[in-house]
Amino acid sequence: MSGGAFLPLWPPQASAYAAQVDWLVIGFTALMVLFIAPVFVALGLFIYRYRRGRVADRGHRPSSDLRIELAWVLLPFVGALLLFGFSARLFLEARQPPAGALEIDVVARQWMWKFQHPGGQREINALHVPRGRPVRLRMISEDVIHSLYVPALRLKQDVLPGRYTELWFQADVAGDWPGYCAEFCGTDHAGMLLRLLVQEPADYARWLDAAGSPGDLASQGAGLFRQLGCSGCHESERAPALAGLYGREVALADGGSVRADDAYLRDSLLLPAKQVVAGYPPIMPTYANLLDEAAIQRLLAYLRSLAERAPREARP
Ligand code: HEC
Ligand SMILES: [Cu+2]
Repeated sequence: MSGGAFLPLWPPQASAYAAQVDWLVIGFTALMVLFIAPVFVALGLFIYRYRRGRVADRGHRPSSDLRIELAWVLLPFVGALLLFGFSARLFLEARQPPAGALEIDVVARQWMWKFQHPGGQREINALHVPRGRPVRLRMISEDVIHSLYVPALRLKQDVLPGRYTELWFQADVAGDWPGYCAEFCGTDHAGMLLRLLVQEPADYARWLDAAGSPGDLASQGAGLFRQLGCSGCHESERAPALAGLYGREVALADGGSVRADDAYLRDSLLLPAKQVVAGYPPIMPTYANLLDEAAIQRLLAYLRSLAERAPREARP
């Protein structure tokens, strides 16, 4: 894929995915024009030809023609079906991040975007990513609903308070692409901008170095785990061990079960009484007033890293 516009005046595309989205839009537009234009052309012709007072043969009107009727039923049907298949493929692709994507945490708030790289590097209203590598954004809001929108990627995703949403993309064209908040979120909504800076992998590595290494998120989370007293319970018999938890099914005290994903871990910290693990008393205090989104991100990064270190460890 080359950079820039593929039609004059066409909005630039930063990824192969964006080019496909454009083909979808062009395909739909072409299909509509193909079937609406003949109707209006025929309408105009007949209005002119059979206008009042005009001498024209008004007898011998054909009452039906099977070929025409089949054509106007089948052709749009097949065309719409093909476009449906194409758009369903794009839709599914946008919702299935490939394994091994670069994971970046995003916190939106009135009125700024905060990004945090796996190595702990943070930036505000700008996001550096390497070209040609899948990037997965794990997003949450500290206040109202926002929406992350980068037109050059043809991707947009709401960012909600209290719930993680995801967006993944692979930028194929290096450049400085503008992004916006696409959900009205208050006075300075229109100023809630961001820049997606797509760099060659070597430049991205240099940028990471220059941004320093404040310690990766997981080890910052490990520090919090001690400071906040989590380890006092979770490294004793009083509470379940957390190694190997992430991604597994958890049996609950009410007989149900739940998969330990990001939403579950988050709820365990903020609403511990909501889902109580089978075999343990509901003694875990809520941390809702102690933790901001950045601290929650670090704790979750730590809990996820425990799963990588000790996958599928048997639980008592
Ligand atoms: C007073 C002891 C105590 C403290 C302090 C505590 N927890 Fe817990 N935690 C528990 C108990 C008991 C459970 C199991 C019962 C339940 O689900 O409420 C639990 C459940 C959990 C779960 C769900 C575990 C599973 O197996 O599904 C997570 C995750 C968790 N805690 C994380 C933390 C983190 C992170 C902290 C620190 C911010 C913390 N806990 C502090 C006692 C504690
Ligand atoms: Cu916003």
